[in-house]
Amino acid sequence: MSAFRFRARTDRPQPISPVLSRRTVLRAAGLTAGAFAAGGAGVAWQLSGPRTVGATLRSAARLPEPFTLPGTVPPVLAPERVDAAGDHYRIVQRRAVREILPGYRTEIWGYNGQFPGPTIRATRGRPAIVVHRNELEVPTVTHLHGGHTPAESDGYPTDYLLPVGDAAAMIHDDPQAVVVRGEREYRYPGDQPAATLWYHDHRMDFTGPAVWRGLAGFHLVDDDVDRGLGLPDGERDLPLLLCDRAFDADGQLVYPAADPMGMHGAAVSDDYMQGVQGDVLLVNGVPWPRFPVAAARYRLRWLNASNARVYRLRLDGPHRQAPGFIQIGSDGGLLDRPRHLDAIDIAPGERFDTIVDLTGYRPGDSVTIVNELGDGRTFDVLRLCVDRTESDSSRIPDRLAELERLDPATAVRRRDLHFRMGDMPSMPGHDGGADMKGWLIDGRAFDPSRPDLTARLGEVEIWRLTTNFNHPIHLHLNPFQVLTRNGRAPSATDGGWKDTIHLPASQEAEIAVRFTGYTGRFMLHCHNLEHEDRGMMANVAVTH
Ligand SMILES: [Cu+2]
Repeated sequence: MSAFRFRARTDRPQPISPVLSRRTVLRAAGLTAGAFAAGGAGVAWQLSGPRTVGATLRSAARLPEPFTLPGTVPPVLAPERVDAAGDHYRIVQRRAVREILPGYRTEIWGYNGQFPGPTIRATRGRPAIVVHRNELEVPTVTHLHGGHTPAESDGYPTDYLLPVGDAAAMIHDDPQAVVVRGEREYRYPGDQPAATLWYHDHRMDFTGPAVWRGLAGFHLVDDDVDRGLGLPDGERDLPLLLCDRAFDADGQLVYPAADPMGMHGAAVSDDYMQGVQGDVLLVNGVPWPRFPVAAARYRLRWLNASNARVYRLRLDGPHRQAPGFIQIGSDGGLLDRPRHLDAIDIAPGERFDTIVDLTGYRPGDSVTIVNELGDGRTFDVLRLCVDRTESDSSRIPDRLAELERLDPATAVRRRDLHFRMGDMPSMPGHDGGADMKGWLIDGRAFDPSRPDLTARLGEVEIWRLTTNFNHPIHLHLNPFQVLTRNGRAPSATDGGWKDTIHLPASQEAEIAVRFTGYTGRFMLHCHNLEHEDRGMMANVAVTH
């Protein structure tokens, strides 16, 4: 394994010769995959327990005590301009140095140099037009996860935004790709109910390291229904981006890269193809934060933005009866009615919109949110420390939103989709050559040029998903509804409109799917980013 320290580079990638490949191939002249490997100094790794996914990197840096650093929420991005066409935003993707661990300066890739990126707060029916500028050294692709977005703005993995300036001419073999240099405009119509969405990098084969370095942020859609409910808002509406990372002795992020340049071949080393986990849990970029709160109701919008780690969140409070979570929303927006959950299993890509009621608490009380699937340092997540009493006029209505039920009886098609490990087609630049293992959907690794599924607008379909490993399975364009799990009723956390479903090993689920609004090519893929980068994606062609 090689651990890459994300140091600033002064050289620029240069093109050499075209490489014919099914994969996107980028080459950097004079640089080999090992050139920037740091040798993994101080970083050990071990396989994690059976209930989680992947392998965990161990940090060598000094880590803070849990619940000592103040919690924050990402700043809301102000539009540059508001006009009849919509709200216009501008985001620069660039390197930056942030203090994540106390006393260390960590280089990140950030939207506007921030990690997490700035939060976009959009309103239903009002387009958000976001111009991204790429000041990094590699191509990027930005996807709005959960967005009901036309194909040309959905962030198809080969629709590169090339870096500004005279950086390498990038080579790829996807004739349908729309590649632009410098800046790209993504148009999000916002024609969807209030929901907790997020944006992140989605570049083919290199999403894992790009998100790990920091390319992720919230995009919240608001609407009259949500606003009219009287839910906690303002400072009591906390979007919480949860992820895990590891740091070397200098406080730099480590990622077990097969190609530390992020230019060709595979993103992640073979040892970590099951998924990369870190031993530091970050909430909005802060390790194990503490949030000073009032004895009031709080809306906690959980997003698992981790590459591979699955969490089981539970409240651990001073009362004999811990308050539990009141789930009000899922990936695609509000539930029809609130649902009490003692614990929440949240896999990469998933969101849970919850209320935690602290009205019975007193100053000095605290409630800790723990991860029951973690151990040691990955058990603790964050702490809510009650330091004041305040009036609270918020409500949790019995009825939240009207939810249309997709009727399985109207389905026009059934599909079986199997998610498993297998052999990848040979890939230039990968040492393993033809022996490379990867992750397959129905026996095939992702190929941009191959349509895998064709679906018609407006038609309900039933998809049966099966797996022999943990996979959080994500669908673009439209959310779906979970019909069954292992032939029985869905689990308590499957309610509402989902766009990502956590499918643990040897389980199966049936989902009802219906695409609306836009035709074109969209993605079905695993949201374990190391799986995604190693083939586990499929094309969905949506047609009239
Ligand atoms: Cu997977």
